[in-house]
Amino acid sequence: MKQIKTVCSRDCYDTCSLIASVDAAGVITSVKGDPDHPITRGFLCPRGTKDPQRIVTNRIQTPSIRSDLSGLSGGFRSLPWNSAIDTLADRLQHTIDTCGRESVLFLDYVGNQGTLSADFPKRLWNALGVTQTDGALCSRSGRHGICLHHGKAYGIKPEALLTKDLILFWGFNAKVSAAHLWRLATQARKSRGAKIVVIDPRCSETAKRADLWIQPRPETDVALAYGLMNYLKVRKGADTTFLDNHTLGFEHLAREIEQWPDERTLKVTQVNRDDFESLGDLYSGTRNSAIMIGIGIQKCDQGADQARAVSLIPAMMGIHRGFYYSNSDAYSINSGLISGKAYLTDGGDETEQVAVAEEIRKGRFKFIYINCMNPAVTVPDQSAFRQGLARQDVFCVTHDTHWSDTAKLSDLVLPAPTFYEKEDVVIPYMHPYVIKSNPVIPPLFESKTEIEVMQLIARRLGLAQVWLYEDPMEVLSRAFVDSFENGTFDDLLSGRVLTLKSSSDDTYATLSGKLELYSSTARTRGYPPLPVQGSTRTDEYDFTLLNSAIPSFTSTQFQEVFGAIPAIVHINPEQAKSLGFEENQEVIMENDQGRARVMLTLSGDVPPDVLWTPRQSLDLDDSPMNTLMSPIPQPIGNGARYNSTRVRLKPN
Ligand SMILES: Nc1nc2c(c(=O)[nH]1)N[C@H]1C(S)=C(S)[C@@H](COP(=O)(O)OP(=O)(O)OC[C@H]3O[C@@H](n4cnc5c(=O)[nH]c(N)nc54)[C@H](O)[C@@H]3O)O[C@H]1N2
Ligand SMILES: Nc1nc2c(c(=O)[nH]1)N[C@H]1C(S)=C(S)[C@@H](COP(=O)(O)OP(=O)(O)OC[C@H]3O[C@@H](n4cnc5c(=O)[nH]c(N)nc54)[C@H](O)[C@@H]3O)O[C@H]1N2
Ligand code: SF4
Ligand SMILES: [Mo]
Repeated sequence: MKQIKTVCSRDCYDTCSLIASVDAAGVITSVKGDPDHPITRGFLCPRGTKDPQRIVTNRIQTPSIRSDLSGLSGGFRSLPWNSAIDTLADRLQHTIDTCGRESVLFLDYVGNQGTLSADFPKRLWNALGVTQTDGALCSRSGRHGICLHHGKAYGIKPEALLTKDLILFWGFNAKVSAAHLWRLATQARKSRGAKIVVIDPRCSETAKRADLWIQPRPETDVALAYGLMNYLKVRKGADTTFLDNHTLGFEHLAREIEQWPDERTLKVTQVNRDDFESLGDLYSGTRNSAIMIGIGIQKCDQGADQARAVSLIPAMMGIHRGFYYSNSDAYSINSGLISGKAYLTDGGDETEQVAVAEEIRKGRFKFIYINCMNPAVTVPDQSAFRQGLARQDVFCVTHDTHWSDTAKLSDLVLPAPTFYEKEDVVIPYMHPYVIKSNPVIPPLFESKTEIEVMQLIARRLGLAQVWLYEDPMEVLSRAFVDSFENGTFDDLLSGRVLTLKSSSDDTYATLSGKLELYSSTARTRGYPPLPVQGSTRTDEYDFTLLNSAIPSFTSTQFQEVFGAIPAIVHINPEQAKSLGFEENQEVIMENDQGRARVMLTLSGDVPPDVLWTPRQSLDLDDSPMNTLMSPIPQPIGNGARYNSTRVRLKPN
């Protein structure tokens, strides 16, 4: 029995280090969390533990092509790799020759976050200059919002939680979405009596375990942030020395804060007075605090404004970056070198990822290549997405490990190895620890890595750029040349856990070099310089539909081992009763985008005019829930508005 270390490369805050046991026949018999990794500390979530089972279930085994390319009916047949690459390259070249490189779309996300699985393979598409997306599906709006004031969006490092007296999870269901981060918070509670506060319109798993749960109406966090700043200013006084020395524009912010006395804040947010005062007293009572801003807070109409408003609160207490959102911005890695962008003088077009479905439906793209993504479930406006893939003039190639819904709707499907079957280097977005990800077993079936495939295509197209064929590890050694604080890239290759160097908390990459409470960048770009609390809902529909992650799945992954993501919707029991709905009743959720048939679960966790569904599920008719989701990008950062979805309910 051998034990080999690798890294869970899923889009997850925790980026765990794993130890896999492999028997003599090359079968992974078990996996456990690395006890020496500072964040993993020997434990895994349910997905990590079940992964060895997933990697042998529902895999794409061979290159496969749709038997009848004129539509989406009919099955697939296997073909050898060289024929698959020939077919792919011919179609690609033909599309470029006849319709232009802009009619080719490279559509990717981070189903595997590894630099060699997600980033390096972009070299081919960068060399060809095809259309790519802005990658705004997940966290970009919040990041852009926070950057308007702080220059970069990085903040608290996870282990700092162990030293805090107060930890707020704001629109962040950490118990489920970041199990290791949550454990650090509960350790601080145990060891030093830290208080944990959760701010969430629904009683999430994290809220249930908090010392204080604040329940605002959805999309009223700007009001709550201003109200809290008002509370601090009036009851305690803002830290004027800090504000004078490190920030710009407090006079503007102060005028806005004055507009948010307690009464108005409570009216807009519907938070009860006692809870609000407890929050104000707790936050003003210590500078030793952390506001953990979740990605959930910024997936709505005013998502960027919600994230930026909350990020301004710590400055009132004189704290540099007293928040966490994502720490990717803190690291100095030459990512342009990895993706090949560094070699370009002229980039291809960029299109909005959130709005991509309609562009595909309209026929803007004739050739689509998908990597590390399951867009036929996860992007908004699924009716348009699926109509687009069904077009006869669209040829869609998917490179995936598993028969995802997208693979099933593609014309050509290529098998990829899972992270257990290839080497990689994964850069976490929450903690700074990097360890080389080793192959634990050889690639299963006929799978080929993303880099092998992109180089096969490049050779077959006769592309001459030498940088397409460089040795990936050698490229990484240059991209990480000054990235680690305690070792070199060679140390990483030898198996050491290295720590990424981080920018310091008191530097601000803004025009003024200060924390711009009133953002000059926002003004230049035509956004409001201060966050704005917009109106929250119209009466056209009965409910706001929130959606977020559940423990057993990472987005659409792991249905192979845990079954389908349940097609359920939580409704408040009183509300259900008043509408005559019952537990387990099948209902139709609809809006002017589409409809979904789902099963009701009565749950006191949601307020009366809010529904909640596990995200990225299919409904009872196997139609994606994202049929209901708006494809109109947010004004700041182009992010999605999943949590602003309005729906009506009717009996089935
Ligand atoms: N188990 C598991 N973990 C995951 C993932 C997964 O699929 N499964 N996915 C990973 C990925 S890709 C991401 S992006 C993260 C997301 O994980 P988180 O950052 O935790 O974000 P969400 O789960 O989207 O939402 C968190 C909470 O925000 C609340 N919320 C919604 N609207 C508002 C609002 O207007 N104001 C406030 N205050 N709260 C609101 C929701 O009710 C929800 O409980 O998790 C990562 N971790
Ligand atoms: N309604 C609603 N929709 C949402 C959200 C929401 O809150 N509500 N959240 C959004 C968010 S935050 C996110 S991050 C997106 C996630 O959207 P996606 O990234 O599309 O979601 P995943 O299900 O993780 O799909 C990743 C795919 O990558 C494949 N994969 C895994 N490892 C590898 C590999 O090594 N190589 C290759 N080639 N493929 C691999 C998986 O098998 C899977 O099919 O969804 C978004 N969609
Ligand atoms: S999914 Fe996240 S918490 Fe679970 S093993 Fe992977 S990195 Fe760790
Ligand atoms: Mo995400």
